[in-house]
Amino acid sequence: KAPSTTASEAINKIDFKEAVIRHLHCTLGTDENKANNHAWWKATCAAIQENVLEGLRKTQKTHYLNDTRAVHYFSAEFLMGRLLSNNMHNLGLFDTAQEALKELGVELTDIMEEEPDMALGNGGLGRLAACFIDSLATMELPAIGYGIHYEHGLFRQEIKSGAQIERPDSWRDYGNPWEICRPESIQEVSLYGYVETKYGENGRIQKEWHPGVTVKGVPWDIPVVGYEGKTVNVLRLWQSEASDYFNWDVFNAGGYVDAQRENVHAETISKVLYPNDETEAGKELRLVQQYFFCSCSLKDIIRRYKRAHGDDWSRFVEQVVIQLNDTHPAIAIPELMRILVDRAELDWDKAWNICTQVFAYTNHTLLPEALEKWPARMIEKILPRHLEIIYEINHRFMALVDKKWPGDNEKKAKLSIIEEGNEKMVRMGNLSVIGSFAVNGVAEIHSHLVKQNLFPEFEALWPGKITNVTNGITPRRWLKACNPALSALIDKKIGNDWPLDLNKLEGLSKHAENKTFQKQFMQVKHANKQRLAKEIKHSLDIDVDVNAIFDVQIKRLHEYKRQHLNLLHIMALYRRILENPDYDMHPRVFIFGAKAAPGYRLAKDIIYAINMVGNKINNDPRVKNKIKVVFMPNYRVSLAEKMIPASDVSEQISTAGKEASGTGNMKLALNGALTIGTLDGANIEIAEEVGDDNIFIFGLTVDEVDALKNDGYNPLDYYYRDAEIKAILDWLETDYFTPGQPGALVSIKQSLLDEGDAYMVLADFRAYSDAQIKVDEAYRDKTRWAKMAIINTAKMGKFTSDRSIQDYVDKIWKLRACEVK
Ligand code: 26M
Repeated sequence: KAPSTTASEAINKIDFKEAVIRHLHCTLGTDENKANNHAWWKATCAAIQENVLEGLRKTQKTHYLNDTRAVHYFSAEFLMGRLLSNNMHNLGLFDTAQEALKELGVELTDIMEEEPDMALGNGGLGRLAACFIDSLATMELPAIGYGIHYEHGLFRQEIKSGAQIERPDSWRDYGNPWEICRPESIQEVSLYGYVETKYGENGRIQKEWHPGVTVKGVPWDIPVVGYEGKTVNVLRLWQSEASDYFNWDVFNAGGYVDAQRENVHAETISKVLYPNDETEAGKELRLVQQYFFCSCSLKDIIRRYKRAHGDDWSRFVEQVVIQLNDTHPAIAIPELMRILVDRAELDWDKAWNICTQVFAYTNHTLLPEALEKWPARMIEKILPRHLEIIYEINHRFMALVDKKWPGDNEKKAKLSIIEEGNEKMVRMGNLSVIGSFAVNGVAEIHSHLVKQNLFPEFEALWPGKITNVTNGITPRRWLKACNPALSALIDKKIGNDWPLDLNKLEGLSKHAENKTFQKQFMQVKHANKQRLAKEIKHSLDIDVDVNAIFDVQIKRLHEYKRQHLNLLHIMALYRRILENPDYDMHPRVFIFGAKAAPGYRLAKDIIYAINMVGNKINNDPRVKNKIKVVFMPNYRVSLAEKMIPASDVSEQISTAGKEASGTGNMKLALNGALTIGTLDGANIEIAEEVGDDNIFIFGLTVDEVDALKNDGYNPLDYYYRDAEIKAILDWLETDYFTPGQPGALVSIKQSLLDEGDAYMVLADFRAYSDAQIKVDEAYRDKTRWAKMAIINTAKMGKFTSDRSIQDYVDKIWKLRACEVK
């Protein structure tokens, strides 16, 4: 009989066991007999980290010796999730570790559950940043992620009596085994104060900012391991601390204790992640956070550049490209100008030339309420010199606009960084376009709309500057690590190099009609569903039928994403069953995961409604278990990794034109779920890849949405003309789902009827319901469904984040890979 492991693996296993035990003893001060799962987890991380750090040292040395050009990914959010499983897979040590631990009597999958998620992000934008740095390391590209070391990540969600409660997330309470503090690279950041105008000896006007406060930025490095472990890049996150020495200029000059000093305590800056996905709250501390991490990061970049090139700025743009993840880091543009003009004493044009060759900007949204604007007065108070610089940038830009469109004040008003009005506002989107050499949207349709609707005047002024880079996801985390059974099946069928070349999955297509393969594929799905069913039973005490369709909608809660369209359809099915006990449908489990921004009333009402309607349906014997509704609390990366492999149906039902791309759509399709979706964001490109027969597309298109809006959309038309819609909405007004509390769910009805149904839920309802009937029919045909599911997995090659990164490299970054030996 052949040995189960090769000689080198056996040695690795022994070494690994030895390392884990050593860390139990020497790092954690415990031993094999006393250690609990948490201690085993930490010791395992420490053993893995030894390998990670060796790769990090080699990578940093190689990049330094080759003086490489690098991309600097500036993002207020990095939604990393857990790192142990990912690092083990990328180092090729997963099986070794699993076997080693087994021999020590420890189950790896159990101890992996000890790791808290690094939830330093809200949703799609933050997770995209995490996928991108995985791809950058995998593709051996010199890159560094820059962000904020939040003490508290996105809130933990609890559900009490159906309603969302927010609890603080404390991911570092028991220490983080991956991060390394780098006190040698601390930076100082200034805030508040005033600007003094001086006249230099040559008559040149000099501006000197006398800050009111300085704070320290302490960098924490998280190693980012590429697949196969060659390149290890870093994610550098800044933590704020009180400065050792204070800038007392304001005090001395004014003779009074400036009120602002009380406003922001240094340690508060990196305390907590703002949970406002897709809305701009305009809070002062948020702007301070943005400036804090941008200033630290720029100074860090410049320090590194100067180490190699001294005071010669001429090669800066060859070495440095900075990608702005939305406008959250846009303040980096005037900050770099300040450093170049005020500190390095470059003249304005030279400085501006550098700036506009260094920055590139990614737009992630068209929603007007999500476009960042800051009151000029607020910027003036926190960053007085930066406001002057913004005005100067704008002044010169307006002169350029006047050259192109002489005397056209309407154009100027639209293009200006400053929005005039009751309160002057600084438009961060306009600043970002003007200060960058490239702008991109995140899916074809989205980029098209960025050009056509959001920035048409910029498109006319600078044709070609706005481009598209369709989003992607890392297949290492979102298939290999989260779905080991499917990965093993795929390996067996087409070989194991697909994680590096996802187009290889196309090789599965030719087996899509093979009965044996179909059976194996669906057996994996079934086993994943069993695991999720257990989790549902464990956390919510709801019994779900594993033979039912697992229909999943997982994403932040927002009206434009239309979780309430899904809910209205569930109510329609329920009503049909009550009216006709023989109503013919395949049993279905509707599974939701969603956090609502704490201040978003209607979003919280929708969560409450899902839970109350679900509770009623789940406990109504007349339903005979044909429908179950499950709201999984505290949706997060690690929960997504359990839900996605177990999904049959992927709900991607945003109003056309509102979802910039979506990335959950890609993760679910990759794991063999079929999409029911609108022609929005990347759904369109998914449909192109899988073909119309393998996706359920419904609803208004972008053009039809616009046309209906222009004709004067009236939701009441749908309410009165569709008896089912009327019955469901009226049902929400009763106390049927909320006994003793009539009207508890009425805000949903109001938003749809009285407040105009801005996201056209009623207009799309019937088309959605019809599409769901098609889903039901398709699922009943086992062979057809298996074939469709396989084709979905097979056709997802385009959506690897490696392809997205290659697009950025080719179109924007002009980077070269650097091999690390
Ligand atoms: C704003 C103000 C204050 C605090 C936080 C915010 C804020 C944070 C995150 C606003 C928006 C944020 O993220 C937006 C986002 O996640 N957009 C999504 O980006 C994905 C990646 O490109 C796309 O796939 C999604 O379609 C898009 O909604």
